[in-house]
Amino acid sequence: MLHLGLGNFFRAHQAWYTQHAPDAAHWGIAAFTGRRPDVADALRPQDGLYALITRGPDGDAVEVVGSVVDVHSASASEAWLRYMCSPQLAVITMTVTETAYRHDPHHPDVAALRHDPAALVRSVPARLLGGLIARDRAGTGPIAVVPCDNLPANGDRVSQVLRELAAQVGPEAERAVDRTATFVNTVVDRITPRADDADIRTARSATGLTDTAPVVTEPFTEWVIAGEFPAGRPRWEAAGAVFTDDVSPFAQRKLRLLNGGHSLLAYLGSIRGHRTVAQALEDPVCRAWLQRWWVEAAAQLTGPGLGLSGYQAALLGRFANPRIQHRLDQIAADGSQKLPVRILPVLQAENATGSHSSAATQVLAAWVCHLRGRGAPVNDPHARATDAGGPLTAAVPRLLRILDPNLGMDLDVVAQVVRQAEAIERENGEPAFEGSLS
Ligand code: CS2
Repeated sequence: MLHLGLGNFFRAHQAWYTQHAPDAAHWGIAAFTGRRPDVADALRPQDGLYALITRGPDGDAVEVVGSVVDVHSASASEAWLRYMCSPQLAVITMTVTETAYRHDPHHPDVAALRHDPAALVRSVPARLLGGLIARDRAGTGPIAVVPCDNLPANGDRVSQVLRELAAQVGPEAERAVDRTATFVNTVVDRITPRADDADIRTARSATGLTDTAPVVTEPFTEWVIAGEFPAGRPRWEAAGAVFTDDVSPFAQRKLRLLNGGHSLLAYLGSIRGHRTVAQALEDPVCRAWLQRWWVEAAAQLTGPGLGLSGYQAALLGRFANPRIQHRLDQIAADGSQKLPVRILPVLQAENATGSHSSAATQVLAAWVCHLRGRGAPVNDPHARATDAGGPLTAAVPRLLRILDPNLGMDLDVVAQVVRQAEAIERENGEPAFEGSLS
């Protein structure tokens, strides 16, 4: 297997499932970082081994994960192409965050691939496409591309982005996509906060080994998968993965209830002075908004076997796990890419039926206030704090347009977000991070 986006979530999820498959001995993952080389640098001297700390409400369980057999930084393009051409390769998984699923027709990678499919390219779609062209030339047969990011129909999205890029690069590239890849849709779930120095000590005392990059995760895990694997795959189902024909009901349940709830708590909770999800959940105001969001979002979810009330009860337990220090600033990052997936579909469906959402617009209002310098520091390349200044009546439509061009023109939504943002600003005093407005 190849993995693109070597980070904590992958190590708590796809690598864990692969380790726990009954045929694990036949599989190994060569993992490449998405951008920064840090995790590859940390894991190389450890031969790819690391401690996974599963942190339940009552204690930790520590295991050494051995399914990652080779690690590389994003710039190791020769190694990437070598693996891509290998007859042993069967599956590529990827965790590259919401921001990587875009095709920019003006990106320099387009011209680079046109001249040389083996060119050193940076963007995720170009790295995949260059690899598929190399594989097609090598004639080593089709493989499965398995995206594992929080987007609906993530496999279809990658397929579409690759086909758009291939159309610009040329007929050989288009053929390579058709002949060498299937695209698999997935839903992934496991809360994986950043580890700290105390976790390094926990790993050492449990294993007797020094691990500079352990991973902390919660006991819950979910992987729902739909698609074809032309060259085979580990028996992940024996480790708990669910194979189905259509992941979309599961995706909507997870993206709206869990991730939408997270985004609400990240903005409103950090504005109200909280640092972690569990702390925000103890605040009755945050908890009440979370419940309102869940009522609105759940009303739109359909599909047999979703078990929504049980799912929400379990989510409350997961969010409240006091031993998981899931920081709100980590979740607040990249809101411009997350809210269109997590919040807007609920708002749009409500508007279409003439009923008026207040929890969806409350999340948008809290995001606006966050961009205006309240709560967690802003970390989003696509929505700068400089867009957020001035009177709310001007800033709100400007910011909503970043999420969806039509939203900024919906006068009812704009008016409601302005009202809710005014209330949040009134109730929470001066911004804590005024500097981020400049
Ligand atoms: C979170 C997710 O950071 C975020 O935006 O909502 O990373 C969340 O923890 C995972 O999707 C849980 O599976």
